Amino acid sequence: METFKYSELTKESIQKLVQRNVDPANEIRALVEDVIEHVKLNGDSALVDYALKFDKVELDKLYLDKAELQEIASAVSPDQQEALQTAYANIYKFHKAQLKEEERIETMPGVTCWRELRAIEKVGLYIPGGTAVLPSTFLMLGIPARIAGCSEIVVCSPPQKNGKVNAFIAYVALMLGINKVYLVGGSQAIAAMAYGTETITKVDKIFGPGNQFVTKAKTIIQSTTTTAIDMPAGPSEVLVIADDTAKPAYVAADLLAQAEHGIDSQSILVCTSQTIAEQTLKEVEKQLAVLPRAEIARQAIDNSYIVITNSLDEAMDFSNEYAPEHLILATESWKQLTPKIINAGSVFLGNLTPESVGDYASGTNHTLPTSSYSRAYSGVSVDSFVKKITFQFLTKEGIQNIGPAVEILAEMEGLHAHKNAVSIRLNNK
Ligand code: HSO
Ligand code: ZN
Repeated sequence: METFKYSELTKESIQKLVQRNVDPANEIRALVEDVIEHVKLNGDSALVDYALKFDKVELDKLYLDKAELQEIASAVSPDQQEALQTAYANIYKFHKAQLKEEERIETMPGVTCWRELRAIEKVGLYIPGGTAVLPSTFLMLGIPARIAGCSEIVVCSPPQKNGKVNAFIAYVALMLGINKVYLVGGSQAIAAMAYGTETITKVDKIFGPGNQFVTKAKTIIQSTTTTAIDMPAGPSEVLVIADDTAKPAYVAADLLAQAEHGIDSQSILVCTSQTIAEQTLKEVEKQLAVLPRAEIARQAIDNSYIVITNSLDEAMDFSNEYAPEHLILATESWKQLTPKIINAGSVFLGNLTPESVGDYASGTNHTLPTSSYSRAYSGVSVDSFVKKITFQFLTKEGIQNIGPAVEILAEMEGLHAHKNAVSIRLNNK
C-alpha cells in the first residue's frame, strides 16, 4: 500500500487518488454492447451460448424450479439455516420500518395533497456468482422487494459448473418465496431482464451489484430501454478513518475483509499518524498470510493506499472527496465526526462495529453506491422498490381559494387552455 501525506497532496493529486473504475478506451462498453445486442436479437438461445462461453456449462433449461431448488437447498446445515434466519429477521425488521404512510397536507383550505406508495410491479434481482457466491446479496434485495409488495420478482444468477446455483442461493430463494431462479450471469443477465426473452420477463427495474461488465450493462440499459436500475454498483470499497484510539489489528481485518472481495476492490486507510499506519500494515501482512483468498486480497491491497493526515477533520475531508461505499470510523471520537460526513454509502462507528456485520446481518442493506456515486445515490432500501405517487383533491372551497392564482399564472405563461380549465369551474358555481 502506497502511503501519501495529505498535506503534500495537491488538489489534482487528490482527484487522481479518488478516481476509480474508469474505462477510458471504452473497451468494456464495446464488449457489453455486443452482448446486449446478441441477447436482444436472439433471446434464450443467446443466453445458452453465453452460459457455455463464459460459465463453461451446457444448459438444457435456463432456470431451476421449486422442486430443484428444494433439492439443492437440502444441503444447508441447521447451523447455516439458523444464521441465514438471523440475518433474514434483522434485515426484515430494519427494512419493514422504512414503510411509512405519509401525512396528508392541506396546502390551502380545501386543497389537499399527499403521496401514496405503490410497489414497482416487476423487478429483476441480479445475484452475482463469480469467485464468491453471495446469498447475503439475495437477502438484501429480496427482503425489501417482498416488503414493498412487488408482484413479480425475477432472479438471475450465474450457473456453477454443475449447471445449478449453490445450496445457499437455493435456500434463500425458498425463504423469500421465490420458486424460480434463472441460470444467467454477467451482462447477458442484465440484457435479458431489460429486453425480456422467451422465458425471462422484461422487468421495470434491475437491482444488484456485479463486476464491471454487469455494472456497465446496467448503465447502458438504463439509458437505452425503459428499464430502470438501482444504482451503478461496481467493485466494493471501504475507507477506514483511524486515530490513536483505533486497534491496528481490527483495522487490518476490516481492510482485508474488503480486499478479499475481488482484485479490483479498494481498501483505503486514512489515519492521523505514521505509527498507526505502520502497525496496521504489519497486521495486514500477518493476517493476509493465513487467508484462503490471500491471492485476491493481496492484489486489492497492493492497489490500495494510505493517506496520513494531521487531524480527524482532514481525514474526513479526504473521505468526503473519495465518497466511499463503506466508511469505518475506527476512533473513540466517532460522535464528533458523524455530522461532518457528507458522502458515504454506509457508516460503521467505533472499534466494535466491523463492516462485516452490515454486510450480513445487522439489518442495514449492503447494496450500496460505489465509485463515488455515494455523492448522489443512497443504498438500496424499501424506497428503491416503490414509487411515490402524488394525489390531490379540491373541494368547492379549494378551487375558489386557489383558482384565481392559477388563472393569473396560466396567463403569465400564455397558456389559456390551462386558465380555462380553472375558470370553467369557478364560473359554474
Ligand atoms: N461488502 C459487500 C457485501 C458483501 N460482503 C456480501 C460479503 N458478502 C458490498 O457491500
Ligand atoms: Zn463484504
